[in-house]
Amino acid sequence: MKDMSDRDIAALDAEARRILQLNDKGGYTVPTAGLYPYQWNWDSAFAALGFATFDIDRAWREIETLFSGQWDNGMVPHILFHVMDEGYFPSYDTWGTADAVGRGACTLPSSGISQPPVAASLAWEVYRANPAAGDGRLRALYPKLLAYHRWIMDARAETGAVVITHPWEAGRDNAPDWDEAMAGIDPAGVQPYTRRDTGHVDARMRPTKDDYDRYIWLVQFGRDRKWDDSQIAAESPFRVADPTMTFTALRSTRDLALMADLVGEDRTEIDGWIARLEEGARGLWNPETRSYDAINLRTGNRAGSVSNAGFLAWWGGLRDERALPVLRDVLDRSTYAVPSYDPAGPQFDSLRYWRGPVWAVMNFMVGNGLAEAGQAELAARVRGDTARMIADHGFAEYFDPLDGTPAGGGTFTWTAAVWLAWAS
Ligand code: 9WN
Repeated sequence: MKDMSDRDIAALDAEARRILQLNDKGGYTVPTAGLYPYQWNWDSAFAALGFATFDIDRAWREIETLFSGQWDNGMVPHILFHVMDEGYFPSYDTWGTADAVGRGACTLPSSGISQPPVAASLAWEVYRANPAAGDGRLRALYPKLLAYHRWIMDARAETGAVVITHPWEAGRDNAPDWDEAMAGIDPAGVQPYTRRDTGHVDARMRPTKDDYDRYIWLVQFGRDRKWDDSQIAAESPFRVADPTMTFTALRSTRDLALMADLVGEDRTEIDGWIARLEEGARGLWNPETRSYDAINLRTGNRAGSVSNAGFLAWWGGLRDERALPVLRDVLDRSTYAVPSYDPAGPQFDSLRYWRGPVWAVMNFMVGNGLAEAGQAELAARVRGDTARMIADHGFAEYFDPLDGTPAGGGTFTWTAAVWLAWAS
């Protein structure tokens, strides 16, 4: 990075490696100790990307452990509860997935929803980091990735765009994108519960109690239906087509097609998914905000929110320059690219989680997507800001886009991984 000495970079590299090792629980990595004591789906894929820079075997093990929690129906859960821990809520018991209809023979305790499917794309990166070491492991993983994507298309892509059944599924828990859908839930009947997150970090940086009541209400809703995807699709008040899920699924499906070529499998089914997802992704374009945003399938309303997820369009492979002016405006309003929500928007809150702060993993995808779309200057800006933010403010979970205040958990796995694999 410009303006940093080799010594500074080497020290940050060493610290990033230390963080990955610190959070390594032996085959899987926790996002950060205390706040998140389990294996999370997309965090884990990013952990693999980080490990691939210094320990390729450990990188593959991370992805393999994640897929050891795959349900028989193909779903890869968002949390795998390897070792129970009182420090996180909701617990495995609250999820009640032991008798979920899609689980089948899988015995690893897990949640009942998934997360943005970045696994295929990041496994592809891990493979490309060392093809000789990865060939056999990629071949073994391929059918599992295929089953995961078949499940996404069957259970979540009825409009072409990929929907979420819970805000946690998008990985952007309290984003303004689902404010309307969340307001449509009456959380009456939610069982009493105790939050743990606010015992670890400042409550101003976390979702509100109103959000949590609805998060838990939705967990109860799924549990009462034994996590049956068709019943949930038919009956839940919350069903939102989401740019994070859609663009990451589109990108991963393209990477899956490259894998099919490599392993010598027919890719006709995958090509069909790409066409459907592309059409769905284009449907997320909002001509009023001139960016991509979420659609509440229960009302047909668009969120009208300018977010970092909308700027994943290029990562998804859409060749579309229409959103560039809005991206430039958003970057001009921030000290650090890319805020999770436009600082000029009415819901902006610089520290509250997905309503403003910058997340290194989103920057990785936005920046790489821009570079691939030929937007070298913008790509360099996103990458340079990410490096500066980490160098000046540490390996936090997320950051205030205006002054860089580190927020949420510290010594964070995916921030360290993005530093090692891209930003440094
Ligand atoms: C719920 C682990 C996860 C990330 C998500 C982030 C946050 C969990 C929580 O932490 O969500 O899944 O309890 O707040 O929003 O993107 O995967 O780092």
